[in-house]
Amino acid sequence: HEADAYRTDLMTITRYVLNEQSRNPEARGDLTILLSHIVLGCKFVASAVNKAGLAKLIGLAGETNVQASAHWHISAIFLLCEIEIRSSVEYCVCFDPLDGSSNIDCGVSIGTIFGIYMIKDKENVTLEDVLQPGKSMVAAGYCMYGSSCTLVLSTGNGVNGFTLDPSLGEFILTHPDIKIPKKGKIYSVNEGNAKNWDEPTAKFVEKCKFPKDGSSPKSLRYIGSMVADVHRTLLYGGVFLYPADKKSPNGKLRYTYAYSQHLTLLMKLCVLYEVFPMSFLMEQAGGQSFTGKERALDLVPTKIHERSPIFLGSYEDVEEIKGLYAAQA
Ligand code: AFP
Repeated sequence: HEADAYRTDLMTITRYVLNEQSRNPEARGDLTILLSHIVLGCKFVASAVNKAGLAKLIGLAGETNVQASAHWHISAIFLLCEIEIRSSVEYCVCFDPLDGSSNIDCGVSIGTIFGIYMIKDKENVTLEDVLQPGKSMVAAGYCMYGSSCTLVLSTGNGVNGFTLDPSLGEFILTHPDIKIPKKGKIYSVNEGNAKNWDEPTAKFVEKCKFPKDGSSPKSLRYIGSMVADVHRTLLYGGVFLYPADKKSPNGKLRYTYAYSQHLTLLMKLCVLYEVFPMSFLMEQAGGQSFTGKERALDLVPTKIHERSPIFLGSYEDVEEIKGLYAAQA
């Protein structure tokens, strides 16, 4: 409809974040500034990713290493934002600038993931500030660069999804108050690792394919880009799993990672990060996230580069996985 093209009551992400800020009378706006810079960083990456295929096609020298360039872009934005709020720095950000990058050459969805913590002692920022359990996060989100560019955000008050309107250059609220279905019809796992799975994981996947309770088998969907696999799980329901296996007892996915080198001094940035932000979003949307042993957000990282098995998604599906692990213990 023509009228829709000229709607003026759009909820932009900027307006949404400002509204959230006004709910807290003590908020000084630092988180708002930080989030708006993350949003800008994501727009930079979206535009770099859009050019990736083209750069390769026409063979632009130096333009093909999109991961490096996107990483640089988002790092630069974080740096800017760090400078801007240095006098009142309250937060540290952990992010994976371009997750699923092995998918980039074939044009499959990839994403940026971020999680935000409050700094304990503003005068003395240390590595400890990011070695906090996931449940201490104050906000988390991801941006998916796919057929559309979607940013999903939670500041601890539910989950909202925003889609980039390229003509406005603004993220518009398109998925308000996302709630994951209680149970889903999809499971998502790299089945190529099946020979090394532990028994509860193998049993769960077997049940997905050959349910004994008369229900229909679940469908398998696996993209290999966590942001895309988690995004689908959040909207359609089901489970995403990256379990432990004999080869990698801690799974593959990281929940904390090293500081980016050139930012170490200015700090507040911990790069690359998958498990915590996604677990935070899942819980905020009414789902669950489990490691095979405990609630994922209860994990306390002891070092950088830490990994964890992960089972996240619809409440009842994860409950079933928890039951299988409890039975084995
Ligand atoms: P890359 O960034 O190296 O492509 O890794 C992506 C990722 O960390 C995550 O996004 C996927 O869910 C997972 O790896 C896929 O791993 P497998 O290729 O082992 O299935």
